[in-house]
Amino acid sequence: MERILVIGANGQIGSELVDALAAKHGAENVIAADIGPRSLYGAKMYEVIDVLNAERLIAIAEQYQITQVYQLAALLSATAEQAPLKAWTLNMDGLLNILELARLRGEVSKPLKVFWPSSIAAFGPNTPSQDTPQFTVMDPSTIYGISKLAGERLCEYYFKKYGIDVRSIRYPGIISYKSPPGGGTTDYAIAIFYAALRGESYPCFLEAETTLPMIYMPDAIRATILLMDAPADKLSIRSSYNVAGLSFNPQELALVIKQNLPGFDIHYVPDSRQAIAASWPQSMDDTIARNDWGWKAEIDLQYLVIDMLRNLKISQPSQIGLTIAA
Ligand code: AKB
Repeated sequence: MERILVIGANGQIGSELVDALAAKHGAENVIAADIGPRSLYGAKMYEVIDVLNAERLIAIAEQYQITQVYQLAALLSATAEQAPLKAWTLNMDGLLNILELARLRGEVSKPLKVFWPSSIAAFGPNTPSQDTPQFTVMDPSTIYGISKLAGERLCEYYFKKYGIDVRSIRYPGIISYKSPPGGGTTDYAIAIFYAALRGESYPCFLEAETTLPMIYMPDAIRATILLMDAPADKLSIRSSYNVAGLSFNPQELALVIKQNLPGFDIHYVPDSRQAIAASWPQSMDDTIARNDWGWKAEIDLQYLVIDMLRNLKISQPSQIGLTIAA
């Protein structure tokens, strides 16, 4: 039986992963944790945890007899540029604390199995941008990307030196409707839906033809659980796996939204996030993930747009200015 701790449970991935893990392992076996008060989700237990507090992590792991940890607490690319030192500390020391926790638990019971998210941000301007290979030039130019690349090296180091079963995905930009945009460069592709449903012209902070790798949340959750369920001896990558979903640019996304909401309009006011996006890949080669653990994305742009529009109206009515009937 697994006992799973999800740190960063109130965030974009965390809030949906907790529900998926609770459905799979039982709500009583998932402990959601974050630095603030709990959000609503399927876990029965919630703990306020600062991932920078190593002693508290050790105490919680002992109290709940934790066997797996998902360490999702991080600052994303655009927010991290506003506070580089804070981002470095949270992103790096947070991961190190969890890897150390996994190792130390091995001294009293079994080492913990760990999931940690990397990102397409670990690549940089000299990376081949089309079908970016698993192994290639990695010269990230954001503090977020640098923390992701360093984190990947740490994961592989802890696997090789201490045998820690750590698994990771280089997520594309994740699109979802349950939590509002959270400081990422790819988040234009979430914010655009809020504007569309409010009947506003969307001021896009990226240029019209800025193509980026993206993935819809259900595919991202499926990939995460597929990787965590894969037999350890099938995994050839212990840094982080390339995973592809779909690739599109703001103009292409706006076109599909317009097909569903004919009055929708977009205009372009690129800001500092344009340079970040321009340094990232446009599409990913995920052959190794496909071969090692059977990954294949399922969701296309048409489905994503229709599903986002339908669900945002239901899950975020106040954010998009809808009044709910009493
Ligand atoms: C961001 O835009 O910062 C994230 C990411 C690609 O890791 N969504």
